[in-house]
Amino acid sequence: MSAAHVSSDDIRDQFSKAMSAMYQQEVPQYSALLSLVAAVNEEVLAASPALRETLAANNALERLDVERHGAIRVGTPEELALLRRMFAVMGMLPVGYYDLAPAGVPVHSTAFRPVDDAALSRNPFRIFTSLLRLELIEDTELRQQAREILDARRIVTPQAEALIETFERQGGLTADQAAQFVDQALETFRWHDQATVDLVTYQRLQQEHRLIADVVCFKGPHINHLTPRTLDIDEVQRRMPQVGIDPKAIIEGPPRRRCPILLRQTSFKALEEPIAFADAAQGHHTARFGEIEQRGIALTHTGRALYDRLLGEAKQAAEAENPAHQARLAAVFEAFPDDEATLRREGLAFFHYHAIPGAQVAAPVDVGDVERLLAQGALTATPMTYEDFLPVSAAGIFQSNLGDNGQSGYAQDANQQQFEQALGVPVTDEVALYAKRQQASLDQALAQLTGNGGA
Ligand code: OOG
Ligand code: NI
Repeated sequence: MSAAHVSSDDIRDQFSKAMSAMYQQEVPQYSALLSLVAAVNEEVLAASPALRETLAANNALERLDVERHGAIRVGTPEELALLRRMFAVMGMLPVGYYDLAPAGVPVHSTAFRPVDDAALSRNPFRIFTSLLRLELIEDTELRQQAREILDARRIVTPQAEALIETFERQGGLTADQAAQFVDQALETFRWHDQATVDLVTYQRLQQEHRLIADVVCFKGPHINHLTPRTLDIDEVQRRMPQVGIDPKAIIEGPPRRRCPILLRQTSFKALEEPIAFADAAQGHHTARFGEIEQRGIALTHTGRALYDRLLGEAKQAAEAENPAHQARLAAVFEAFPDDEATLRREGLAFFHYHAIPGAQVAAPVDVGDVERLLAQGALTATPMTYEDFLPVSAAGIFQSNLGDNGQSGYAQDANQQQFEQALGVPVTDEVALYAKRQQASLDQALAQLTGNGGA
């Protein structure tokens, strides 16, 4: 990138705002949800100066209002590879692999998102991106037809594609090019109330799996939800009906805790929308919905294994109603430490380390001294936010919008290698990324304390 170029962080910021504006127009309930989330966040911060301080210390306060994720679904490896190049313009790289097939959703997925501290605190916009696994359609004729329909569409405008090439060639975009890119990229994710197929084809694909019809029958991968981040998901869930929004029954993920971990999510049901089919028949399609999320601390492999085990235990006696479900989760999660010091000492979660300005210690300092330096008040540790997704929760979100004719589960194995081949690059391992950021913050803090670098 040269001085004449806009940073990818700026382009992502513009794009996420443009996407939000478009979705607010397309789905008015999303506007109502944004207002509700903003009101609740304001109340939480007013009631908890300590939380405000922690967020501020983590550079996380400014990002709260712009924070959201979206989700799309693509049909072919070529589409996935092209979108990977589009998201790269905005500093969004593929992180993590999620296999949804065991949960009866014929896709596998990644999240395109910024990866470094500065980019994340500027605007952490992420897009959960799923690739349809056409090979899971058993009817070979239908599979072939779906592939042909997908091959005939072009999901990125020629102007956007040219600008992606310009970005790759120049290593950046000028302000004018960036503005044009944002406009053109938005087109890929717009809703179309006209299907590209006739009603009978739609119905056959729908019968195979509703998600397959959603991916195959439209001009492009419409954004299917946008999700603001709340500081109190239980409160937003409780108030949703008051603003005319009908939430799904259960909040996915861990229970409410003093130290929130990972990610809690809930959504409102997809809208039934009128569609004109290619044979001029009229019909309906349900695809687009809204979601909210509350993010907590990122977990290490050890922490994640404990989370997965406890979630599995809680699910053995699944509760249909949210209060009973939450009570059961809370009981089972008593086994998960709920204070920052224990989460850190037991290596369950990731933290950012900072040197206290003015504190000095004698070099050399080794890792074993970290607890002592924290106790002495020379170092602080603040929770590192989980930036990714959870496959079990994602399956719950998918399913709440697929109605009752969902599959119970596909037998095929996860196939990360096949996904990466389609993508054109390997996905970044999310846990390795947190570990790297934690280590970098510790190295920098220790260097500051021992006078070996930095201000
Ligand atoms: C994606 C569902 C997953 C999440 O937040 O876990 C997701 C989809 O429905 O396409 O967005
Ligand atoms: Ni989502």
